[in-house]
Amino acid sequence: TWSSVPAGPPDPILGVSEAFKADKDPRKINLGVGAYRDENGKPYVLSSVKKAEESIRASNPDKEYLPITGLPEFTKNAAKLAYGEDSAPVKAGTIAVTQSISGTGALRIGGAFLGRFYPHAKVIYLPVPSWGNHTPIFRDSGLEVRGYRYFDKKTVGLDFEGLKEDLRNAPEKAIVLLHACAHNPTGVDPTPAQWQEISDIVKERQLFPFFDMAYQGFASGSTDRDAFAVRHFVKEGHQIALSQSFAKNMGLYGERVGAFSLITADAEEKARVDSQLKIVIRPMYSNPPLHGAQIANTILSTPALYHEWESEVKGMAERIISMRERLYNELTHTHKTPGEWSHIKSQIGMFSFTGLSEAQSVGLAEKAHIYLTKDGRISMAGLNGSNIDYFAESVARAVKG
Ligand code: PLP
Ligand code: TYF
Repeated sequence: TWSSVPAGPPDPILGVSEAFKADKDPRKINLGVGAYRDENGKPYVLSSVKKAEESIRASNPDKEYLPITGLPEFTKNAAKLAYGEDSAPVKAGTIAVTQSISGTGALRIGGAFLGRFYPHAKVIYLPVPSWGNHTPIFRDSGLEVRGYRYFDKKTVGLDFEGLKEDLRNAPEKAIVLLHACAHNPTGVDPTPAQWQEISDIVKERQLFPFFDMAYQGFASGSTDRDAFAVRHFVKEGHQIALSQSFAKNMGLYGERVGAFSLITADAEEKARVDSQLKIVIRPMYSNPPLHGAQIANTILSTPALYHEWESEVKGMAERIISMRERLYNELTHTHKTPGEWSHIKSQIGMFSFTGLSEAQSVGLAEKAHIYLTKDGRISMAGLNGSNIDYFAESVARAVKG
């Protein structure tokens, strides 16, 4: 029956983890997938999460189905976290929001909703480069995927002029995907002033802004600061779409907790949109998983846990920032690695786009048991006090040839 099914390529990021697992060398390092690791290189379950789980267990909850759009308290609190308590649409109750299967599921619900109901040309512009899954998510949702310039290889920074030109030349009312903070894979974000200009262009061209916020809190250590772009756009009157993930900032990867929201014009419009979100979701998976949403909601709604969570997010962000400092120093001072490495320090969030070539990146796996994606991206969270010396030394050797 399936003799004509062609073999497909593996996921370029998750494939790296498989190669890492198969390597038996004790020095091996996995810098492929973006998942936080603690100072000992171990997955990290947040203390606020453990306490939330204890309190859920103590309440002896049942396992009934959630509504199609998820746990109502969770989605309300998730929207508050993203938009801010005193955001106008939060206060007015005009945000249509649904729980989702983490960020990926939120993007997919958004893609499907836009594919079905967006009343203009169904074209979405993604930054070049973007998270590898964006293209198939939106293509499979029936949107035409195009790119706008984002990363400048020469400066290893934002190609702001290219970005502005491409958005100005996009057809009116096109959809534009924006990484809210901690851009994946480059680690390069617009400044607040640049976000203001982007917002103006989006307004001029009447583009539809779709924010992907997978790292709120991970960029600066503050969930408020990391929400700047989203909140600025909302303040400017844009009716945005927003995907949220709690995989990174609560360390809830496998629990699949997220939310998708759309700002609507008024209560009546919100009710219509809500009804259609349910119709999009029902044939996909009927209703979302319960446990992760209970965890996230317990943290978001319990002041003591919320404060503890905030400091844990800050701690994760700060550990990554300290690894950036140290890697920069080792590469430039200790190992006198040829080239300019200050981007390691200026980049933001989970990832650094090192500038290593494909041959160097692949060579690091073969020669040094260090695994990263072929584009030279490293997950900074995979570095720690025990492996960073070996990593810097190996990069220096790869660059010196
Ligand atoms: N969007 C971006 C930019 C990501 O980097 C990721 C991966 O972490 C996601 C969305 C979705 O991840 P998840 O589905 O695990 O929340
Ligand atoms: O970019 C990353 O590493 C994270 C994790 O198919 C991830 O976003 C990677 C690939 C994938 C799903 C999640």
